[in-house]
Amino acid sequence: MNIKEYGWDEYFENEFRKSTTDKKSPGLVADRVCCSPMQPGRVIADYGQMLRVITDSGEILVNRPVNNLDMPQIAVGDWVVLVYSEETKTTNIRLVLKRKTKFSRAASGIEIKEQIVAANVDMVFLMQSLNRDFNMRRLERYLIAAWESGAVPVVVLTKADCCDNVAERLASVYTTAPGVEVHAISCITGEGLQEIKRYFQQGKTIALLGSSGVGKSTLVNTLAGKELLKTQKVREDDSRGRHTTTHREILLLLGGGLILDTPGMRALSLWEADTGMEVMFGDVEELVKQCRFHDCKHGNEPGCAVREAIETGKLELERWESWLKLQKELVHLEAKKEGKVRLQEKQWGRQIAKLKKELYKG
Ligand SMILES: Nc1nc2c(ncn2[C@@H]2O[C@H](COP(=O)(O)OP(=O)(O)OP(=O)(O)O)[C@@H](O)[C@H]2O)c(=O)[nH]1
Ligand SMILES: [Mg+2]
Ligand SMILES: [Zn+2]
Repeated sequence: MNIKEYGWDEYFENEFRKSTTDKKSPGLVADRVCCSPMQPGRVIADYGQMLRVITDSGEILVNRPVNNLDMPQIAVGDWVVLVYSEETKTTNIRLVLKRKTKFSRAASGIEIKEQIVAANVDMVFLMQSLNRDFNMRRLERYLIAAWESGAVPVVVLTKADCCDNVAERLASVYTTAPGVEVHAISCITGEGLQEIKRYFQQGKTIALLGSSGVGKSTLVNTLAGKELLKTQKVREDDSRGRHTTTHREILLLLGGGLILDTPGMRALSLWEADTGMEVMFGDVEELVKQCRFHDCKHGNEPGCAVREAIETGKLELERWESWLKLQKELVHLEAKKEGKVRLQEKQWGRQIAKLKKELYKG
């Protein structure tokens, strides 16, 4: 096995060298000195408690380490440092190498926390099917998260064989995402697949993202030329998928290049969006700044640049409404994040007070 095929390059080589010799990681330096074999590996599948990691000497299953200050959340695509323990006779993850890119969303559930969907991917295919799944506002969200991630987004519209207004749909994506490559494909007729294939290059990782049933795993199987992954028919009544794929996994394509299949996402709640919003809505943010009053509500105030732009057709009403909705969501998210930090500080305070009390008692 050669990990270069899996994306190992000079950048990670450097990070590996730095982290295993850095004085700030005395544990690791000690491990190196005292002889524990240390090797880099890439997380290629996530089974929850277990992770599959590829190394120069083959694949191994390792336990997911507990998240703490020294150990960030680990995601598929991460490059990690593995250490073999003579004592327990197991190989464990000791460190996560600094990522090049990270596609995140806010995890579902009550607790406000980040979920890393894919790490170190070079490109993301934002996939929607050209049937009833097609939704421009959803695509906007995916694009924001993609620009935030550092990976290059490409929009892939699937099931072109099921749609008779492909050109119209393509045109609407071009206006929503100027400068982003857009493709309509069909895994049944083969339409558009040649254009997609050219993105796959040795050592480069492409993640497939989108709702359940859009055909992510079907695309993997088609490109691989064999049934590597399970796929399943969408529901007849509403064309929704059945959440067939349950874990994230990277597969090496025969012609070179890596493809990361993911389970269909129900919703994409944004986690961070500064860069993404700037890229997608920079013009709207600029307009807002031009309103005469800094606290303009963009209703009946005189000198409202937003209203003027909508009236003259410079700004689409739908885009404005979309921006408003996203903005509201992001303000709410920030408040929740701040609330969480304050709660953590409070809990820390309580713990310290308790410790002090115990100390003085002794
Ligand atoms: N007509 C048509 N059907 C397709 C195409 N691509 C995929 N499908 C069908 O769509 C259904 C769902 O495909 P999957 O590949 O399982 O979808 P997925 O995105 O991996 O779904 P999850 O794993 O649930 O997220 C299957 O029945 C596929 O055969 C296509 O290009 N045209
Ligand atoms: Mg799937
Ligand atoms: Zn205004």
